[in-house]
Amino acid sequence: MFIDRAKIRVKGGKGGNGVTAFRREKFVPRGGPSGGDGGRGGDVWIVADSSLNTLLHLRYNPEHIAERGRHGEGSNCSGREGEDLTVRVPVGTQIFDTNTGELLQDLATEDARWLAAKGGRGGFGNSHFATSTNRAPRYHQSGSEGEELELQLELKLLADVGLVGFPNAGKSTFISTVSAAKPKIADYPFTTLEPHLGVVDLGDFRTFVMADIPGLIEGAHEGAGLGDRFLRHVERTKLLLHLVDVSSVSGRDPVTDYLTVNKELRAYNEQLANRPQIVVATKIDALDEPDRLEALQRQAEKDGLPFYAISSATNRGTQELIRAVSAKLDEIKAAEPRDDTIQLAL
Ligand SMILES: Nc1nc2c(ncn2[C@@H]2O[C@H](COP(=O)(O)OP(=O)(O)OP(=O)(O)O)[C@@H](O)[C@H]2O)c(=O)[nH]1
Ligand SMILES: [Mg+2]
Repeated sequence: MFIDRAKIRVKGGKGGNGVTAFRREKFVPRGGPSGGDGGRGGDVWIVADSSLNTLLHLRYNPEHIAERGRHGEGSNCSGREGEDLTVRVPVGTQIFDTNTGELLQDLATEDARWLAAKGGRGGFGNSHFATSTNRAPRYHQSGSEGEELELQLELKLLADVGLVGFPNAGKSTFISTVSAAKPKIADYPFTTLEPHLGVVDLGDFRTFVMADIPGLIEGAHEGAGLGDRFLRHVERTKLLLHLVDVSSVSGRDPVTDYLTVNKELRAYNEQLANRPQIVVATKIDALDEPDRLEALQRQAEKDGLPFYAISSATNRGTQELIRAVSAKLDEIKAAEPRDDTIQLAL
């Protein structure tokens, strides 16, 4: 099961208490204070792990408390520190404060780590408090509590390209022909119930990542069909491929489908609707009335968008499309400010 939201509670380990103790040695009549300090409590870290792709494991395991520090002991022995605790999440997980809704961290790269809750300080033992006027203090300090936070985790997959379109438009079939992803494909709407990523290999060690998400229908922004919540997984893409079934058997009007999906994108997020988009007519092997394709092409031209026509069944046009996607990605990346310039600007 794919789960892209989870609420967790993290708490640093409590610090160990200091202790009050005195040296007792033969022939030393008044041994001084010797109470050791308590150990620091463990920290809770959240770490991005590329082998995970869902937050499901945290749904059933929402409490994460690091180990407490041990108490100090006599003979000036400090207590052992508590072990740190690591919570693993998929790459692309964003961490929000549940109470304020503030974005605290975005774990967008592999192995990115974030200190979620610090462990408590260990308390001082009595030897710590000895002074020239009080050589035998009879007090020590307790360890402090670890930090505690309620966090909302939200996974937003990271992909270069997002596939959008009506259910049955052929999104999953397309990703399965151009990548190793093998999502379920079937001749009924809402076959895809969760997002999938596929890596498209262009040769020369060049790849890009494509995301296949469930289809959208009219009213998705109000919850129709599977709703529009999966659109968050294409929010971070650079380019959208808008797949439209133009085949004669679909019984749908391609231009209407195209306009409906764009309307839903806009209702979800204006920025996403303005993302670079390529319009792709699908299933052209099953097209008997060319005017269905031409009408869509005219609409794309009117909107100033590039237009391609493919058949995943016969592979017609798919390689041309992939090359166009790759060129468009290069163009978009070249136009982006480079990371170091961003840093200078800050
Ligand atoms: N003739 C033909 N049929 C296709 C082509 N591509 C997909 N199909 C068929 O169209 C149907 C839907 O394909 P999917 O890839 O599951 O469509 P989808 O867009 O992922 O659908 P949802 O997951 O429901 O949103 C399946 O029966 C496919 O076999 C194509 O190029 N030609
Ligand atoms: Mg699908």
